[in-house]
Amino acid sequence: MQKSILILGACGQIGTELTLALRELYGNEQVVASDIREGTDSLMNSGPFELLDATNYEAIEDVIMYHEIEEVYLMAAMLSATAEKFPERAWNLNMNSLFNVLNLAKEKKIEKLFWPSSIAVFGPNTPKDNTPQSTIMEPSTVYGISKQSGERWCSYYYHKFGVDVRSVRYPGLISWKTLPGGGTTDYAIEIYHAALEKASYTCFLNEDVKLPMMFMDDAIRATIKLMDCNPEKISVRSSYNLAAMSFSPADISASIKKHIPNFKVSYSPDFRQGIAETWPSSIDDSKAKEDWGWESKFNLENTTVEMLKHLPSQSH
Ligand code: VAH
Repeated sequence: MQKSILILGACGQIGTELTLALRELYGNEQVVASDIREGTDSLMNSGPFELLDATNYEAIEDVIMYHEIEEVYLMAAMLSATAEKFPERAWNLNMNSLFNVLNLAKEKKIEKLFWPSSIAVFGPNTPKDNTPQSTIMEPSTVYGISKQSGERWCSYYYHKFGVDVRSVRYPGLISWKTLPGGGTTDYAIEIYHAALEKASYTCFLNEDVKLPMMFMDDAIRATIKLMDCNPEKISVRSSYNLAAMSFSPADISASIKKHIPNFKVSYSPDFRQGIAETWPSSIDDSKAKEDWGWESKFNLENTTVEMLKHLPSQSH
């Protein structure tokens, strides 16, 4: 029987690309996209769509029964910068949506579940370089606290109820198909748009803050690889560290200047600098490599080539 998949939060930065990749892999009609608002034309025109609020248990249950869904990817969340402005709304969305899908899986209405964590689970006293899979985690942001709690609940539902929930700690993700959604790492996408539009960018982080990053193609491939792997290989049921590259705003600016020599960048850090400083500089993802053969393909150079090739460029 063909797999049938539901994506919650399908119109977000990751959700959009994940939906398109899964439709490519399993067939358009097998992948139901859903969100609280409609998405890009390519998403809306390539397969079934449902307006759906991930905090509404009954509404999710109705869609799962109607479309005979077997697997759910919960991509709806409020990211780090926005969550600092609306803590209660962020907690409600990030946690109640997770409880809804964990409980549907516990009731055997979902066979397999993906839930994204983030390097935001780590905090100011976590070892910053090559951060281990298991280490001190005292996140100091609303978003990080919700991701740390979410990981604990995923592990609990797996061990207590046998729920097959799988998760990765995404670094900052860089994509050209969709705009970023209120994260601290959004600068790494905005900078490419600005370089092409006006050959200049004012960065909201300091030039030297190094953060773990990943090109979206790698993140989508890792997600699908983890969801496809034999469950016996999965030794981590909280969330896997995942890595590809680490760079600072100065590094990405230098990479862009190789292609746009007159590109000018200035730095004007805001509250997001305070968030970025609590996160690791680089991540040890050896567990994902050992357990399910993870291997990244994109570094900063080929990410810059991809971004500048695909983003609309204005003559400047
Ligand atoms: C954010 N893009 O900035 C997300 C991500 C590691 C960062 O979780 O909030």
